[in-house]
Amino acid sequence: MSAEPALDSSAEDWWRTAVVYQVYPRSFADSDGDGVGDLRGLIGRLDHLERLGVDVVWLSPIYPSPQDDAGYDISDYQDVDPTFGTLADLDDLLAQLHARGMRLMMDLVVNHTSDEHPWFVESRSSPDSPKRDWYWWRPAREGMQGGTPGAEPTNWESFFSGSAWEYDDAGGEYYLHLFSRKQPDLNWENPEVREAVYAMMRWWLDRGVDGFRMDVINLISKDIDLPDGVVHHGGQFGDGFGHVMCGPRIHEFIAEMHREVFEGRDRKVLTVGEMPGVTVEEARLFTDPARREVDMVFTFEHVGVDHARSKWDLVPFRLTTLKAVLGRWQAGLAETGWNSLYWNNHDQPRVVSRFGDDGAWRVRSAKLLGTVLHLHRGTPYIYQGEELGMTNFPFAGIEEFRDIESLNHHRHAVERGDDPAQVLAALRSRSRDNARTPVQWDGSPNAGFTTGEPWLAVNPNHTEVNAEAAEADPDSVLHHYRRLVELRHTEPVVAHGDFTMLLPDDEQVYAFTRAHEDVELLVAANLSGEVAKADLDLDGWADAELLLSNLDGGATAASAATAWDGALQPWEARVLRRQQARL
Ligand code: TEU
Repeated sequence: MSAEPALDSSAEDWWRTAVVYQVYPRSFADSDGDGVGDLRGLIGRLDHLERLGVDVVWLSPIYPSPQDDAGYDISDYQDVDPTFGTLADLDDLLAQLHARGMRLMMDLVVNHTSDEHPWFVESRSSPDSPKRDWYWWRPAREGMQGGTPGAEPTNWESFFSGSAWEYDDAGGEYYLHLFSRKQPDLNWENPEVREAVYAMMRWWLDRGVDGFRMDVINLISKDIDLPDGVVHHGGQFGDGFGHVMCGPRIHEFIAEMHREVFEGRDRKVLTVGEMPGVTVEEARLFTDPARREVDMVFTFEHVGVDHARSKWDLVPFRLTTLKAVLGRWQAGLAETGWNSLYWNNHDQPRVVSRFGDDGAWRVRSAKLLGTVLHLHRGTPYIYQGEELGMTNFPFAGIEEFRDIESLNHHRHAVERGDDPAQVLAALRSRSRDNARTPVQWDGSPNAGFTTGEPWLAVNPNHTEVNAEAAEADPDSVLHHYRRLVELRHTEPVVAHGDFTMLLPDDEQVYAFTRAHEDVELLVAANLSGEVAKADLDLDGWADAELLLSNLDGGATAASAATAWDGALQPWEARVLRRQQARL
């Protein structure tokens, strides 16, 4: 743990000054040579996380799972899949994290289970099963034969393409699955389901874990009338999203969970709800401390600025659009609630390839994107490899993909006649597999990730882009991210300062200020490969300290220059700090 004071866990809102690091265990570090990352591998790399200075590790699912959706299809909530290790390994990870002053946040996936979970196996066993109502079972559409096209109870499309309903011959009914057919949705209307989930969460908290990242938690309350969705553009399916997103009882369920699981515990744990489609207004309700629901949410608006109706319909990225979204969320949760801040996770392509330049300006643009994100108001999340400036993978063909969402989309799109080359181009740019290539620890054949055959190919650029090289280069993305984390721990303005967006209409420059007590920061970043001029009012900033720069040599080198006139090099980001009595 770097020299900064440990977070005060008794503080109600310790997470306001925390930085979270997401580990996707399949791709982090493999200790037994089976080509899949595991818990002992993660434990072996804790020095890397401690030196980065992060406070919390978010661990994507490690529970027993058929891995139909890479672990987000859980068949046992209270154990560890042998691929990843044992419960004892997890206890050891927890103990070692705590010993280093870090915390562990588990992934809570309770909108759905695996179809191999005993709850579903029993529910499916018979229409009279006592657990039948633990899931969404419905007969075929009036007058239609079950299992025939169009007989599904609603016309909803799954997130992973195809119908959101699967027909079960044995029971003669359909079950709902918003994701893959091996991920049946739990029926949260049933209090037995809710109590079973709360008991499982309490079990993990009793083991000492420090929080939960809650998977698609705003989809657990459905419109129980199950109306059909609107069919867009002559599509095969209807859009059921509006009938499951932030449903009628969502706040009741989240508040009940808070009461039943977190109330009265001596430790304040961290909760973040992943909420596709959530609005700022809804997020203010979810994250208002007075309502005791969750501490923060993951919104999807900023990671949707470069696609149209679906994530596969690519549209050019416009900086003004991104600033409009992030600016609205900063303003919207300024008084009440709290933002999470992320560019990357295991579902999003690598940000340096998306909003940066992963060619000539890879290092500088990766540092710029980290600077812009980490100096917003909210809790930043670093996704494994982001601190190394890892890029998207140069997928050549469909055979190189593993992600169910990508493979299903490819199959459905090609079947409906889309140009396979175009579908592949969209996958290359947007597939989740871009985020899931093994972490690049060094330049050796499998980047130090495994001694075996990696489950997903290592990015060939690992010979240049890797932790060992980054450690040795003081101008690397790694050293810059360490500085960003340090600033959040040492500069109260970074965690608590008011946010003010500047130059909202500038398509090149992202600029804003943060102000707290007598300290003010000015952040200016040029998201283009050309020189830019930030048209800012720089009165009163002439004597400001250059707190951070992503130019080689960092702040020290750049600060030698005379008073800054707003000029920015390609992909340059600079942070000025001034201290003066606020009027
Ligand atoms: O993701 C939810 C979700 O909205 C994503 O699936 C999203 O639609 C898509 O991937 C964006 O490209 C969560 C988990 O993060 C994801 O890994 C799981 O596949 C999904 O839920 C189901 O559990």
